[in-house]
Amino acid sequence: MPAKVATIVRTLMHCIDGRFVPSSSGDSLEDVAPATGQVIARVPRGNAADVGLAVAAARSALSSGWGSASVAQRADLLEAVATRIEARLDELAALEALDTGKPVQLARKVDIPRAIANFRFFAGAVRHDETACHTMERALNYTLRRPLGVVGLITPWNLPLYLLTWKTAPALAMGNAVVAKPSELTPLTANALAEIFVEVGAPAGVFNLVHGLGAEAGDALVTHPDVAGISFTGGTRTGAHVATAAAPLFKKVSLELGGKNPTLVFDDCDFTAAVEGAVRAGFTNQGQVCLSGSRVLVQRGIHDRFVAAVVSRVQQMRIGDPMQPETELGALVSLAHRDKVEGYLRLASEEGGKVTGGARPQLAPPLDRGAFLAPAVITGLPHTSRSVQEEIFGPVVSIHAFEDENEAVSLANAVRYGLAASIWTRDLTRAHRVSARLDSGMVWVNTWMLRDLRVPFGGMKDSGVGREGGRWSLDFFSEVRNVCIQLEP
Ligand code: TXE
Repeated sequence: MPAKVATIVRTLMHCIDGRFVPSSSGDSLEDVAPATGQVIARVPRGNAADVGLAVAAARSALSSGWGSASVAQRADLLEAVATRIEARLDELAALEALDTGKPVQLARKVDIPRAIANFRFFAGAVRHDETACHTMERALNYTLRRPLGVVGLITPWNLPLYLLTWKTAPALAMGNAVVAKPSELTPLTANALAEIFVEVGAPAGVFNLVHGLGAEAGDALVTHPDVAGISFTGGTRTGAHVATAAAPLFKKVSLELGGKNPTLVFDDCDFTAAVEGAVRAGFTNQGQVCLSGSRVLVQRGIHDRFVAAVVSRVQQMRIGDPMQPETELGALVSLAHRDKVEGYLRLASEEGGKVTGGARPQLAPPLDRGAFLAPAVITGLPHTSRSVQEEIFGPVVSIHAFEDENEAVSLANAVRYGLAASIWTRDLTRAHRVSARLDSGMVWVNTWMLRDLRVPFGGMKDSGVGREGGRWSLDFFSEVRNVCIQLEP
């Protein structure tokens, strides 16, 4: 049975220097449960003064010991955090479901286990990390790594704890001190993570949390002169803003942005597996994943049968109370976001598409005030339409036919994004060929979102700059220095 979390209105605070403190302005924001519309927390509305205090605490943590902590000490801290998240798994899954509207089963199976894995993985990675040595005839080069210093982590609402820990773990593994700014829409598990850092006795100021709006707390973090690096995951437009604000300050910036990812289905695929894969890629987390396969490209010969199979599977999806274990689709993150998604469905109809599904389901109170939307499948749209080109970030896929491999690749690449793709075929040679031609940071063959934490994660084009994962995260969160020693004159 999933854990129940009390439906009280929590009062959250920032966590600065190991202590929970209110916002210096006294202002707060309301956190709303998207499945019911109920206010579940009051969240401090952080501003530049709060960010300033958090950055000062992080700097002081670095100079009072954390900056010289050994690899073993850092890895031990990460492992202690992982163990504590594991002990609170049921509660954290329930908080994540309450805050985001996602099915609690998804949070139990994916979000929270992944948060645990992030800490364990980077503890191991940093323990086993190596640096390069380049020998010359009479000289030796070796590289040293040191932390960037204070790093700012800005994270979105779709996978709140999963993505926050994906950045926090490598940042701390490399010896940085963190100021995190979670999405104002989903602050609960970030708050729990701050509690966990205190519970495990992390040195004060190593992990600081400032809540608030992107344009206020987020912007103050990006532009703070003592923040050496910003790791951002969020919308492409916000990413452009972050990049512009950080550039004149010469900060290191990592941007993981949106996607409009193709699922390419060839006529030699395992049909049943491809239907299941396309549905999973399209609708997991109500389609609110940067990796979502929101454009399904299907070879002409099997197109109609594929559309019928996807529609039939999608119509059987159980939509409703995120807290019920059998729920497959929960609520979208907010009513405003549902309005945006519905706007795209209207646009798709105006653009000549046929929209199947996409209505507001009739649910009993209090879910009748939630941001629910039935899954939608769009067909018959020209690939150039806005609803095919722009990221909708909801339970919506469009399906398009292609004739041959060349057309499949050119349609797959004909968007501004380049994050992920999945290819469904039994022809391994074709899988290699097509993978090499896609404008995509990640390609899956006969699967979707199968993750090894060592591999590079990230996108090209409007999907971002830089890579996360394994070596790439450790590189981002450190400065490398080469030392060249002449051995003989
Ligand atoms: O995200 P934002 P939004 C996409 C998706 C969605 C759209 C907008 O298409 O519909 O983006 O979502 C912080 N300086 N993705 O508006 O604003 C903000 O507080 C510094 C894809 O909710 O990008 C939050 O912590 N920070 C994506 C974080 O940025 C700022 C996941 C992300 O919020 C800021 C989320 C500023 N000026 C949305 N403005 C993915 N790639 O998975 C906002 N923020």
